[in-house]
Amino acid sequence: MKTNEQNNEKADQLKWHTTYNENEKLTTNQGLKINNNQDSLKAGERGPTLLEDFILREKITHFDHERIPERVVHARGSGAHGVFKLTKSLKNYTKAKFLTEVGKETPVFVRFSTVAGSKGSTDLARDVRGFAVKFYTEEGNYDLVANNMPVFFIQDAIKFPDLVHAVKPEPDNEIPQAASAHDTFWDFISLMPESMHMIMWLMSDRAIPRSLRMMEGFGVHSFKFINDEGKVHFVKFHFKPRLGVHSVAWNEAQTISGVDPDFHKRDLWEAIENGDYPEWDLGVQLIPEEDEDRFDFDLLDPTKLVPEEEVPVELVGTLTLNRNPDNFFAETEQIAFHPGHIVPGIDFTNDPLLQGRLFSYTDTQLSRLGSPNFHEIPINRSINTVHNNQRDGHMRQQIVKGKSSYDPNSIGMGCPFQAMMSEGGFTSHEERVSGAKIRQRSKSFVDHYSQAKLFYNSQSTPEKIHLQNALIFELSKVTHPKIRERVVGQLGYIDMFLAWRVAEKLGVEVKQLEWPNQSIPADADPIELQSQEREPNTKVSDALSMKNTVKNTIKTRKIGFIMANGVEAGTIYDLKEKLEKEGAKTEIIAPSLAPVRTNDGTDLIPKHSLTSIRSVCFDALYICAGEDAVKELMAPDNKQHVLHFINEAYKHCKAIYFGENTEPLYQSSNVALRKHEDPGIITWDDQNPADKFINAIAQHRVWDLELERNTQS
Ligand code: HDE
Repeated sequence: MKTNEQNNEKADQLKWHTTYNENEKLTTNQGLKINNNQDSLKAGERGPTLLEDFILREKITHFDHERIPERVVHARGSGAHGVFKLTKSLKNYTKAKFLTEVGKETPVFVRFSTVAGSKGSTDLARDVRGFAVKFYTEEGNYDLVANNMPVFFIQDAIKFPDLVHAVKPEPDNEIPQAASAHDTFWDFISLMPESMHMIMWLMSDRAIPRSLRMMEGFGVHSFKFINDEGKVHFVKFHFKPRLGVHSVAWNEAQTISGVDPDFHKRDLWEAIENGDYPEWDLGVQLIPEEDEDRFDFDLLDPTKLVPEEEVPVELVGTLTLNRNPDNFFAETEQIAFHPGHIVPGIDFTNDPLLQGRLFSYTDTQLSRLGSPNFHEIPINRSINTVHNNQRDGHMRQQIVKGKSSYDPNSIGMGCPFQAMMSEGGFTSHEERVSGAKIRQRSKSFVDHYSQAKLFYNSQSTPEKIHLQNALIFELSKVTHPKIRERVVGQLGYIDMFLAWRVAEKLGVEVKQLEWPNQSIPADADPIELQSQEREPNTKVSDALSMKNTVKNTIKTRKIGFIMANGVEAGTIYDLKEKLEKEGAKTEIIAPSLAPVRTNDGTDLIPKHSLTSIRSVCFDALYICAGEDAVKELMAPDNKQHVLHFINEAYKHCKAIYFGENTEPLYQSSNVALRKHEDPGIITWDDQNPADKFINAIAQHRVWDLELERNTQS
């Protein structure tokens, strides 16, 4: 029986709905014990099946209906239970109880997702990742439905169906799956300059995370905090991973998609099963209401971030994921998020993207989950009991006693009562709103390039090169030269070298575009608008570059030990112990899955054979010491595979440690061609090789030497 390690109100509630089949008899859905689940009821051994066979009919009928529509976006996801612990009170800013009492623990369920692909698509698609958190608070569910990028493609919800239609597979042939590298996406983008900031994020390595555990989360919109006195602050939410923000190389992502399309799902699941609970700090940027206009952008514009240099992120709590779901469908698939699920002390802003989302999420659950009673599905239930006069509908679970289902009533003695504010009754924050009914965009939303510049200029050189290459890859798949040309024209507003480099590879010219597009207010003077294309107040922000992320830990990193018979046991045990002490995981790769006999006579059990896995599934490689082992690895049948491992890891800038006697392998590999010191390569004659190896793994990759490593390979 799987034990439920969590002990909180949500976990207790879920236990009531959890069934264990161990030692139980098979039954129908009516509880009738089944005696034969192998044969249907027939008229004679070789005769036709009888309609009377209710057991067969029930089983097949249920099966026929066991699929529900996948999410229209964010279809592919992985989820986990966890807890949010407050470390700093936000009482001065919000009355939300889960954010005011230091030490308070709130149960959560988090679902990560890719956006464009179908439920069965690969994890490593170049894409935005969803980062949706449901806090089961004592005041009701609060959903922070976030992404791993802090801005969005569009400014107004009315463009969302267009954006999604453009990125999804094309309507005539349903190609391509889980990819933005195609005509319709870039056609749309080329005509939407407001998307350029998000395009910088999407073409950066943020779109191909090393792990869901190593990516940030952002609420994107500005929300409002309201405290007990009714004072308002704008707030931007951030989740910062304790393991740092890391990515894989695009070339590697493509290989992982073939070798292990469930790479992120598996990684999250295994980390939690191993007790390596993923952790994030929750951070907030707080802006007093009266400072709303102090920025060179509009706080309501979701294509803009608030630079951390202008408003620092205050860390206020820790999000820890500590339990895998028991059942993917019941929990991860059926969970229903909604940015409109808020609690007292938190409110919306007039961000026109957020406003549209407030409609969309309940609406989509109706078609996906099939009934307005989706809040009764166990994973969606709030931990406090629901009392209201809503009733009936498909699959109603709650049995509400009493005669009255209306308000006001006297028959039910007026129950359930409205709650006063002092009792936690929600009231929308009072805001004076006036204006002509108008279908237009604010002029304060018109600057589309300055933060795209800020992002691009904040990247390190390797990150810039990756971003350029991503654009070249994606746009090379675009068949219409005019679309390629238009995108390059947009890039010219961000950085001329970027535009030029991409244009050169696409065989188009960089043409300055006439001021593009549809989002211009009807009464605007294009010349005046063009002059608004400006430099951002903050020119460079360290927080935007992954180069500046956490690089002092190798926790949960996976190290492949390549070995064969005769391998030197002592050094393996030593290194394994040192790596594991630092929290890393080691896995053995050998010529076959047969036990490997070490030089001290013990047997080690390989997890992989040289042909069943690729270097892309590891963070670093150790080529194990031992003369006999090296001889076996150098045998023609094995050599090509070992060298492929080494050369591929080398190309992807990973740390590689060559043990004693492995010189023949070293010399045959591309590593021998290196001309300079490379902190990622550790060899038999290094002093303190284990420490050097650990330090190199913590750096994640030697991206700075990528060009050198690749030109020599
Ligand atoms: Fe969503 N989005 N979205 N979105 N979104 C959905 O809701 C929508 C947006 C986000 O793991 C859908 O239940 C509109 C921004 C996440 O279950 C749908 C607009 C951000 C998830 C929907 C946006 C998000 C969704 C599809 C523009 C980052 C996955 C299934 C107006 C802040 C949640 C569903 C999960 C899912 C609509 C834009 C994040 C159709 C109309 C911006 C993480 O309701």
